[in-house]
Amino acid sequence: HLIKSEIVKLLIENSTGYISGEEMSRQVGCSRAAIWKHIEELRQAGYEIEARPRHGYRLKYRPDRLAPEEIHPHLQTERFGREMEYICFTPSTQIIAHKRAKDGAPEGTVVVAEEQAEGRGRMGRVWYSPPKTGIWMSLILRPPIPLAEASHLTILASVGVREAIQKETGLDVQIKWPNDLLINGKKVCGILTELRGEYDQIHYVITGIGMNVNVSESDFPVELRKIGTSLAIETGRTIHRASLLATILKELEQTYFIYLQEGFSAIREKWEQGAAMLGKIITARTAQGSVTGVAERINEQGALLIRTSTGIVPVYSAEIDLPEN
Ligand code: BTX
Repeated sequence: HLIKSEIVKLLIENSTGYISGEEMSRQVGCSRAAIWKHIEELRQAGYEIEARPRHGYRLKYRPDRLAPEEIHPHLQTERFGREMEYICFTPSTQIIAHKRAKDGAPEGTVVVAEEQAEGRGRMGRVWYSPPKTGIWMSLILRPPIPLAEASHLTILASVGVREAIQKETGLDVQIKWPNDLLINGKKVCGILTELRGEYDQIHYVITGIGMNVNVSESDFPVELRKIGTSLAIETGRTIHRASLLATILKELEQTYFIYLQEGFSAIREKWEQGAAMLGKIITARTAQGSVTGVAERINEQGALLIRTSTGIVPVYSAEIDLPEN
């Protein structure tokens, strides 16, 4: 798909005028016949490319797909998204990413789908993933950290994704511990961290990210309308998913590199700036019962510290009830 990416990039750069087949074949380094074949395939995929004799090609319409050739022209990363698998329809990108990771896929490999039939949430819950309106992706990581610190990865992913949404849309995004991003109190993105490891060693981590981008209010099933939102609902405009995905990968990579170089405390500070709940009275529902108190901060393990009448309680896994507004 690299040749195709180059062709799309040239078409985008020259979309105010024409670019000749000869010029493209020179820049891409393949024959004119190969260029023509790729142009045909792009047309099949929904691109409108005008061909004018003696002038060349001009891009008239670019579909909003998450295919690698759409993302690559925007990609500014070293590793994240450099290997990418694009699927139209799948039960879950997590399942595919687990297979690829077991087969040795390099760190930074991304699996992305236009639609999921059984998107996974935590604890057997389902993540609603309608066609062509979201970013449903799984990222393979191979962090050199002990198993006990795996929760750092959910936290750093929420910091990176928050940064990306804010940069692309200007919206104010709040992080709800442990794995949700909210806009105006509604869920716009969920993060799922799954891993394989043994003897305190992590083999690999799959970071699943589900983001409602161009989902409209009527697209949401009734039961999600009150709790879910999308970037299009909040901004009132359609968002170009491919460039958003490139920004997400850039911010995630940056956050991940900072984490590996400087450690968790650098990430924790950024997390605290975006946390929806710090200083508020919350209720954490855990497997062992409910804890109510003031959310103070997160500790070195990524656990949420809650100040109760009897002292500070660390919570490692829970559902959080936030106070109204
Ligand atoms: P979670 O268990 O924290 O959240 C799941 C809950 O969120 C559901 O029970 C429902 O109430 C609500 N919900 C479901 N779908 C949506 C939606 N589209 N928008 C807002 N709220 C919703 C969060 O789990 C982690 C989700 C990760 C999803 C990604 S998508 C790519 C990757 N592949 C995969 O199968 N899962 C991950």
